[in-house]
Order: sequence, then C-alpha cells, then structure tokens
Amino acid sequence: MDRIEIVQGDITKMETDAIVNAANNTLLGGGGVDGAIHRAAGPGLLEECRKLGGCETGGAKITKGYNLPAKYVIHTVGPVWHGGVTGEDELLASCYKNSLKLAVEHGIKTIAFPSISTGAYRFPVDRAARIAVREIVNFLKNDGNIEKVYIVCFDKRTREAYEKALEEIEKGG
Ligand code: AR6
Repeated sequence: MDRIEIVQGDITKMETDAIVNAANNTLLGGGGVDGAIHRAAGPGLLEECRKLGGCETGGAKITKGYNLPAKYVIHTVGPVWHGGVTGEDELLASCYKNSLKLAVEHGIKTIAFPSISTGAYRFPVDRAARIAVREIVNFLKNDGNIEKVYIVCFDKRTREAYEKALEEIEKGG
C-alpha cells in the first residue's frame, strides 16, 4: 500500500494539502497536537474555529491552515477511552472515515493524520493503530482522489505500533 506512509515527527511541519487535528468537542484548542497546531497556525485558526460551533465525537470539520505549510486543517474529535465498552472503536473509525470524506470533498490529495485519541484521551495505541490503518486502507481502496496519506507519529513507540498494524493488514490479517 504505497499510498500510506508512516513517519515519525511533528505534524505541524507537514507540507501536505491538509493535516488532521485531534481536537476536542469545543474546537477551541487544547494541549497535545491540538495545542501545537494552534501555535503554529497562529490566531486566525482559533478565530475561524469559534465560528464552527464545536464538533461531535467522531465528526470532522475543516478550516484553512493559516501560517501552517498545509493549506487546510481537518479537525476531528476522537473518543475518550473508557475501557472499550462505550463505542470507542466505532467512534475512532468514524474520525478517519469522516476526515477522509471531507478531504475528498475539498479536492485534497495529500493528508497527514496524527495518532488520534492515544494521548490525553488514553486510547490504547496498538488497538488505535489497527483501527486507523484498517479505515485508511479501506477508504483508499474505494477512492481514486487521495494520492497519499501520512500517519505522523510523535514518538518511536507510536510509530512502531502503526508500522506493525500496516504490516499485518498487508499480510492480509
Ligand atoms: N505532531 C504529531 N503528533 C503529536 C504532536 C505533534 N506536534 N504533539 C503530540 N502528538 P493528543 P488525543 C501526539 O493528546 O489523545 C488535546 O488537549 C501525541 O504524542 O494530542 O486525541 C485536545 O484539545 C499522541 O501520540 O490527542 C483534546 O482535549 C497523539 O498526538 C485532547 O487533547 C495524540 O495525543 C485530545 O486527546
């Protein structure tokens, strides 16, 4: 699957058409990757986010990228992990599906995802990686518009989890 690439680094530096933000329901900023994206984008991003009226968990909304190299930011809200019994898997899958759908609607050809929900929201990274990779692979199978999806992992442990998940899917597992 050469349309998916797992990299380790800072998503705010990605020169893709869009980067995805792991936001919260308010869409008004926070810590982690959300904080980093708002800092790098500058105040215009928060100003536009204020007009969006928040976002439901599993949903996605789009803004411009302001001072980022990326033209767009797609804000999605991952589930908080509660042990896997409150629909967390399905909600996480929706984040990837809805973000990719929105990307296609905006003519986006290259997009970078962070590891949604595996930081402050405590979703187990191996499980999140399998869901993320499965959803991206399935989406790309049925879509000819998106040329490249990057998964940008901040640390080695996260990168290894996504690499393993991708290998397993490629083996047909
Ligand atoms: N580039 C790429 N990945 C990053 C970066 C970065 N610059 N910074 C952190 N990560 P988190 P969540 C990784 O907590 O679990 C916020 O306060 C991080 O190491 O950012 O979905 C929001 O406002 C981890 O692997 O997002 C919400 O309230 C991954 O990004 C809440 O956190 C996700 O960690 C969302 O929690």
